[in-house]
Amino acid sequence: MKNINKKLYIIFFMLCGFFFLLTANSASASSISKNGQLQVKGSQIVNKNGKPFVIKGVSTHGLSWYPQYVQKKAFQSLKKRGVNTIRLAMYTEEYNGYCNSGKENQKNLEALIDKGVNAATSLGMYVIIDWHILSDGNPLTHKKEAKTFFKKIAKKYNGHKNVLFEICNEPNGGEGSWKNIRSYAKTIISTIRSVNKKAIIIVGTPTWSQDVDQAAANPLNGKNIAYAFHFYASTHKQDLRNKLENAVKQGLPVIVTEFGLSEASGNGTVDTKEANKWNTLMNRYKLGRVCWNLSNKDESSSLIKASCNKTSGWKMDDFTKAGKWLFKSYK
Ligand code: IDC
Repeated sequence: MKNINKKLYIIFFMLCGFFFLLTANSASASSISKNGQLQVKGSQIVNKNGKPFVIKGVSTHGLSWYPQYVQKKAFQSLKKRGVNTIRLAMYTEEYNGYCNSGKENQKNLEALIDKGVNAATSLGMYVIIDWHILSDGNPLTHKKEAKTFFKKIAKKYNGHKNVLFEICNEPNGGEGSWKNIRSYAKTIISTIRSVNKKAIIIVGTPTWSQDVDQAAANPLNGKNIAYAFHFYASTHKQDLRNKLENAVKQGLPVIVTEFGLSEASGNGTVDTKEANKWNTLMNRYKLGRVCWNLSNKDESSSLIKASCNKTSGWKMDDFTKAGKWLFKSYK
């Protein structure tokens, strides 16, 4: 009798272990194995079966500023909170930017991107590689560097079903016009397509990626091209929501590749009321969205409290007001 009991116990524990592994595995397989290569269909981002897929992302701060969060444990902690996409923001000019900090630093940044892509891939998450122009408002300024960079990484990540390319974060100023963006995008899209046929390419729009109306009026040719729209809830309100909604209604595929709850400065008041209104709109159109930013910098757009030095395994209380709102909305 005793022996039978013992055997039953062993079988029971083995079964528990088996089910644990099974669920742990299916959780880690997650988005990519289920959804595969994302595509653009009409105004919608869809999965490999043509079903709408909603990107729920978090953007790093500048890779040179906060490299410590680019690692698997950090991404895994985000995944547990409903995040399915990581955006790797690589500034071109600001603070050790890719285009003005020398070859050695370029290698460091590429290695960091590689670490980020591999971490996301092993977790079954999508990853957006973001050419983060900002003070260089005209994307044509660094067209040559962008061409070399995108050729290299498009080749490197060809066959990765989970990599998306964002080719110019936020064009702005007079030279960041749709005419210049279009011309830049044509070049970079054909550069990427010469080695990578399928990955979604996201094109920034004028006025810090707000003027999606201009892209809707004269979109680019080609498959799997989407357009970036950015907002900061404490600054941008109903008139900008109308602009977004009109463009989507016209059939423009839009991804909100960056948004914050703070003011456009990245700091100041966090407006959850306006953020809720933005959320309602994004949910209505199943728009992908990526929140700025994964760091503990002492500014209100950061998702982690300045007092918290953990780089993974965060508790709800480690998050700022913006962070708490975000992870509640993603769950
Ligand atoms: C901000 C960061 C801030 C950093 C600054 C550099 O939050 O810590 O010092 O960039 O200029 C954007 C940009 C994004 C900005 C963010 C907030 O894409 O780079 O980050 N923002 O200002 N567009 C609208 C807001």
